[in-house]
Amino acid sequence: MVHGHEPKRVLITGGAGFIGSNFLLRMVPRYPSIQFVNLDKLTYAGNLTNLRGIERADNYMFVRGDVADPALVASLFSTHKFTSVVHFAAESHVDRSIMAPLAFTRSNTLGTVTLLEAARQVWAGKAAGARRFLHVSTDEVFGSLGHDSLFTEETPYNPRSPYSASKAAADHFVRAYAHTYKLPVSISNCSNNYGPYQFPEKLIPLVIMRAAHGQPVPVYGQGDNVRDWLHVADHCEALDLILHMGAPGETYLVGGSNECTNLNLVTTLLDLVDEQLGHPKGHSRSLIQFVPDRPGHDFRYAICADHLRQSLGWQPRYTLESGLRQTVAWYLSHMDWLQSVTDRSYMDYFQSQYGMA
Ligand code: NAD
Ligand code: TDX
Repeated sequence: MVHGHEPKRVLITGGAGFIGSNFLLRMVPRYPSIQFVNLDKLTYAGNLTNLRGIERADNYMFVRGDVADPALVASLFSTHKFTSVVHFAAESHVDRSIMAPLAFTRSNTLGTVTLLEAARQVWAGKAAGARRFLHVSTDEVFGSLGHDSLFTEETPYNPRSPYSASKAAADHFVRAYAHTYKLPVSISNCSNNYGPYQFPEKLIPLVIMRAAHGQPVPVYGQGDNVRDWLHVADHCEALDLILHMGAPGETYLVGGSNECTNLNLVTTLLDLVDEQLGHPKGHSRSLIQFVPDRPGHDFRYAICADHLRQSLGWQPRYTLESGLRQTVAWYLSHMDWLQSVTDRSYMDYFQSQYGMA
């Protein structure tokens, strides 16, 4: 069943990151009568240059700050009278969560509860259809699959990394607020995203950047772990549908049915880089370097998105092939962007993580 929500003033959190900036770049021009306020702490993963295309738009403003700061969040709710929240802000990299988990509990869990609490105070007594809190979560909360079966909305939670545990805790709080205080929430759990503006600690931009420079490409373990990849544009379209038409209290799984082992994905990317840079076929495959596995590495994620497809009519536009081709072309023509986000501290992190320069 389709439910209407008409957003008027929307708080976007984490809008300077990968998915948040792709979302704003699409939504700000699409909905000129909606006011968007982007609250972002600008961690290493946040980058305002992603938003150049909309930074001067009349219906967009940026606020630098922490979602876990209750005074700031309360004052933004009071000033802007938000009708809607789309909550992206999070520490998002699994490897960093293994090295330093506390930042993840603060931003991902406490930050989410801080936003929920502000919404509860200000939205009390308002009709459910007039307000919406869309919490952007991940399929990693469900844990790891074997070779068969798919995650569905009914899959029990089984988070296994500090990152996924912090996101699972946040999801539980969102549902607790829906149940206890009747807060009108929606939750989306999406599979691995890829596309423009992804910080190059994540597998796909990392491989493209390093291959373009002829540097070794780290593959964890034997590269046989499986991820279900979705182009970020298709994720953003799903979020737009869920925000406007999702049922209050409902969860939607988002995924493109594009399963691939890491080794196959890396090989495809290296071949695309070679093709687009005019190198001989297979030239970059020798860059693959198998490195020790991620501790507790989840074996397989895979999504059944039937509920989203059937109830809201969502369909991804990209195949994995067309999406990877577009993404490789984007990064190869935005090497200056990659350069600008990978500062010295990132290179030190990379060195300590993989022992590679
Ligand atoms: P990202 O790391 O690229 O961006 C996160 C953004 O949040 C950054 O701009 C950062 O500055 C900001 N931020 C971090 N902590 C903050 C805080 N305490 N207060 C305010 N801002 C803060 O992440 P992403 O890949 O764009 O992911 C966005 C959301 O989508 C996350 O909630 C993530 O869990 C979820 N998600 C990501 C994927 C994926 O494949 N990337 C898949 C499913 C779900
Ligand atoms: O150098 C690498 N080598 C490698 O083999 C890196 C960075 C990763 N990997 C492997 C680990 C994973 O199996 O590739 C796969 C993808 O790794 P990431 O890009 O780090 O993504 P993942 O750990 O799967 O989590 C991502 O998807 C779900 C996002 O980072 C999360 O924010 C999102 O919730």
